[in-house]
Amino acid sequence: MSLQPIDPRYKPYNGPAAGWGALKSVTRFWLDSKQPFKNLRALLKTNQNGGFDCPGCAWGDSPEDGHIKFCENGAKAVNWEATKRRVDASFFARHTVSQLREQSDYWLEYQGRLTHPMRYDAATDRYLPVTWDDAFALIAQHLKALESPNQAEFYTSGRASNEAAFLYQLFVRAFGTNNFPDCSNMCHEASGTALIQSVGIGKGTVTFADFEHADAIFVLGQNPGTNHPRMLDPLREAVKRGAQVVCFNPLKERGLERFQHPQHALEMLTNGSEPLNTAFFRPALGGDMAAIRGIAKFLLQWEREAKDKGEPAVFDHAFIAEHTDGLQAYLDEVDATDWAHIEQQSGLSLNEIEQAARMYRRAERVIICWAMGITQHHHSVATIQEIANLQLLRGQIGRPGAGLCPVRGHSNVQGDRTMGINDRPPAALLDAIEKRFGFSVPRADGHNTIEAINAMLDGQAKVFIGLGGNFAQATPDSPRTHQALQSCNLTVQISTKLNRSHLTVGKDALILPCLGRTDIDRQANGPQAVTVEDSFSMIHASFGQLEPLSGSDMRSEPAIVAGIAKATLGNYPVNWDALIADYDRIRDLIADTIAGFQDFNKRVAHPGGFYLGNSAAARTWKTSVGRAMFKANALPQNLIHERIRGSGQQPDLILQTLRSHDQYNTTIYGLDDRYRGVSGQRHVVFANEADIHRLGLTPGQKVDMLSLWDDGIERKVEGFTLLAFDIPSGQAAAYYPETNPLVPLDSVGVGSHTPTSKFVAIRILPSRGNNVLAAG
Ligand SMILES: Nc1nc2c(c(=O)[nH]1)N[C@H]1C(S)=C(S)[C@@H](COP(=O)(O)OP(=O)(O)OC[C@H]3O[C@@H](n4cnc5c(=O)[nH]c(N)nc54)[C@H](O)[C@@H]3O)O[C@H]1N2
Ligand SMILES: Nc1nc2c(c(=O)[nH]1)N[C@H]1C(S)=C(S)[C@@H](COP(=O)(O)OP(=O)(O)OC[C@H]3O[C@@H](n4cnc5c(=O)[nH]c(N)nc54)[C@H](O)[C@@H]3O)O[C@H]1N2
Ligand SMILES: [Mo]
Repeated sequence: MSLQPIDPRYKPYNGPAAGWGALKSVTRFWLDSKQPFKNLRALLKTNQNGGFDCPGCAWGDSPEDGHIKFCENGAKAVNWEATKRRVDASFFARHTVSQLREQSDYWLEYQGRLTHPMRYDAATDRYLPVTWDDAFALIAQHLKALESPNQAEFYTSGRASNEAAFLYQLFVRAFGTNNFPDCSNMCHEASGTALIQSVGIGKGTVTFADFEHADAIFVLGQNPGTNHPRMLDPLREAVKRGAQVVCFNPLKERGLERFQHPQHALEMLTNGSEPLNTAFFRPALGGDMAAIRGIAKFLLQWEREAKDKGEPAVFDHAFIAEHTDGLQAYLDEVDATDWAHIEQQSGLSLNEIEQAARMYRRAERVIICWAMGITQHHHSVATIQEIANLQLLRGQIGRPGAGLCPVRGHSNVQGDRTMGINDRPPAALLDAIEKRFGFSVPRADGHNTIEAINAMLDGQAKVFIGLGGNFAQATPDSPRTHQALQSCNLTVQISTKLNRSHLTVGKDALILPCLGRTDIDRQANGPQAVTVEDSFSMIHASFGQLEPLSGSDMRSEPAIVAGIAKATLGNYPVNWDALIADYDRIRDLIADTIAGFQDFNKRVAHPGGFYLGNSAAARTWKTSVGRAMFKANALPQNLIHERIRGSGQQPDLILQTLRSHDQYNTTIYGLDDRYRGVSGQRHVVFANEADIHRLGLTPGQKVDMLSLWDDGIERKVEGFTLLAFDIPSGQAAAYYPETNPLVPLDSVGVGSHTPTSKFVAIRILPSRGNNVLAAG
């Protein structure tokens, strides 16, 4: 079945990914930013030495080549941040918070940059201007009034720089808690958890250069055409030199199918495109672990056949003997997994799995990449360990052109964790902080995102501080999350743009406007650079380029954190003002405490930055046994959660919640999803046409969705247009964050606590007053 134009506003996209369509889209955003020429200058500085790090995704660049590196969605991110529009005191004087709550997420952010600190006034239901000193004093007063430091939650989103994140964790630990919920808890937490156990480090083992040497690149559960456009470059180069690109995705994402490079004029002119992928497999949602297990089972079968025939081995026995542990238990588990289970759970035929296994085996050097299609499931940790198991069988970790590549989301989400934004901090980090700063650090685990929401709901947590992000919209089970924030005594949002979290206020609430990546950050000793870490563990500096909209009333993230810290703790355990005067001083403290950062200031001055190193890539295994571990996990018996099955409910479809082409997480740039052929709307749900008819529904019809869980709470979203789409049967897809009310708070990954945003069991019903749109 192919794309079906049903709704008049829904037209299939036939062009290749990137190319002319991308340029058209960028130009529109450009002109709309109200300062197109300034932004052009800024864009030319993106990811250049002496420029700023793109505030978009965490994909890295080759440190050597000096080419201009930007992509359509990076351009949108820059323009969105570098707008001239202001959300200032007069804006808040015009709108009550209740009125603002009626507006869409798109409208809220579109109003412009936050430029003045504001405090919520419940009597008038408005935000009123407040001075920075009064804002800091209010926070200190609330924090000091708590019975325990564990009654405060300190959220971080992944745009915070290393310097801001380091100061934040230092302040919070000196205050006395490890309550660090962060966006990573909803993102790649499963990757970190799984890989620490398997290979001793929770990060990817490859660097940019490895992509140039790979014979096969597997891309699982990821949509790089939209979310990591610069990744299409190495994929395209790989195909050109004859390497295989093997995709596992239930949706035939356009960026993975065909691709044009907008910076290669010739290809744009001929409007041609080359096939990118050499194979495309479309698993069931949550079926990847079974698919990988199937590949491993074929390898095992071929290994035995080769042995019988005296042919060269399929496994890398030398590597296994020298570097790994647990092979036999794992192979027993592979033998115990039956083919029928693999086939049924993966949603793929044995022929398809065999084809994937052959491609895998044929390649001497394999990189496996993955993102949210893998990490946002109940059994994500086990799935990622299965990916690691497969790579270990053939020694595909720690040599050029091979390895593990969790492709990170936010531009500095990996760096924030390195800096100690961690609710379950490793002892070595805490020891180092204790030794350097001489206070006794809290040792108990803190709250992750889900635990923080529960603590606020229970009244145990009373203060919420968000260093960036949009907690109210990014988290699952929206009505409950909103209630959690609203039951706090104080909510504080350190932000660049207005979003729903600012309107989901505690009894007291503050908006603290901060500088973004593109803004010039001037402090006592002059303009400051910050640093970030990309998906390949490259650390580099970022210099803001644009004059801030309000030099005196907006502050940098490090300065805001220091202001809160000083008001709360005084000059303890450091002189906060002195650190802010010159961020080199913060980096010196990082060098003293965080492993791998010795001589930080000197090394980061090197063009392109420096490589932090990766123990697994060096074949040093920091696991409990000092070796890489095969992890023998059983396939889930059933992907539908037992709490649903136990209550006797049957889903109509399994829903994944994903990103459109015109959004950055909860930031909505526009209402189009070009590659999927949707324009002017976001309240849509994609389903297979046969399923639509099976359920007695009609394409184009308005539907409501209810999710299944066993706690008696009704979770519902209404008025979505049902679109017949090329999607495997039994599945549905709809955009996040609109569908977050459907994700039950306690439907989370085992060991990762990540909401199962890619596997929501739903019922789907005609909306009341339902109207069928005419076919277009
Ligand atoms: N422009 C832009 N860039 C971004 C972002 C953005 O919102 N906009 N967000 C940033 C962030 S924080 C992140 S984490 C990344 C997210 O990057 P992605 O992970 O690419 O984001 P999603 O849109 O969630 O896409 C998930 C993909 O996985 C597929 N999928 C879903 N379930 C399954 C499954 O069970 N198995 C398999 N094999 N595939 C599945 C979906 O069809 C979809 O193609 O992007 C980052 N970059
Ligand atoms: N259903 C569902 N839910 C999901 C996901 C999903 O796929 N499905 N994905 C999850 C993932 S992968 C992630 S990472 C989270 C994202 O969760 P968050 O990181 O919390 O959300 P964002 O939408 O990225 O945050 C946007 C806001 O950040 C602020 N901001 C932007 N730039 C800056 C800056 O430089 N500094 C500061 N201080 N603030 C800034 C702006 O005010 C903006 O409104 O959402 C998760 N939620
Ligand atoms: Mo993410």
